[in-house]
Amino acid sequence: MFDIFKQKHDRTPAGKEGRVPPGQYVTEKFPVLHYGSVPHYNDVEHTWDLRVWGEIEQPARLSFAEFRALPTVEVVTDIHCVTRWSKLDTRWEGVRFSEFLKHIPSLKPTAKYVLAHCEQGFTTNVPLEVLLHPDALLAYKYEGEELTPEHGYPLRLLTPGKYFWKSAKWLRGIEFLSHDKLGFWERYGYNNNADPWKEERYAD
Ligand SMILES: Nc1nc2c(c(=O)[nH]1)N[C@H]1C(S)=C(S)[C@@H](COP(=O)(O)O)O[C@H]1N2
Ligand SMILES: [Mo]
Repeated sequence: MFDIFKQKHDRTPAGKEGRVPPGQYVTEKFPVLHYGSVPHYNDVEHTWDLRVWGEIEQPARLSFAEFRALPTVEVVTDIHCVTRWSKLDTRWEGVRFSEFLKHIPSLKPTAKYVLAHCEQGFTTNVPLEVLLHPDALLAYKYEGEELTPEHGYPLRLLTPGKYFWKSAKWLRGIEFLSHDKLGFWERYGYNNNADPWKEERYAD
């Protein structure tokens, strides 16, 4: 009888106070934002894989089935797009980045940065340290459902504490680097550090 109330109650964000970075507004919607078109997969089991290379003992490739066999966790977090919308309490499920590292060849001690490679050449760069945060996910579910094509199916990165452009959709590769290398938006004048709390929107 109180199911509806309970659901609504459970989903009410715990106060917005102190959770919206400067210059952002809160939206209940889930806007779709990206450069280029949405990739569609007919047969992910055979056409999708995830590659890792660079500062790693051995380059490797995980098939869809291998990736989906990895242990997952749920993360609830706030997301902040540089175009000024923020969404609170988004719930994601996927493989914790630090967990993922246990299932691939060892990183070389020189690995300090990550360049995420996506369909259609989109890239974004993140210091490895940021991805060792427990909220950093290789995410494939949103609010309990498989990601939709628009939001990154079958896999996206969830990069904690940064503007949402560093949460790369349609992820296909992870390159480990000894030196930082700018990604797509970072090269187009967006701020490399991208901390929403410091309003690091654009490069100086
Ligand atoms: N592959 C890819 N990932 C991307 C982008 C993109 O252009 N291509 N845009 C980024 C930006 S600017 C934002 S705000 C978020 C938007 O994610 P959403 O469409 O799921 O809200 O995806 C990020 N990831
Ligand atoms: Mo964005």
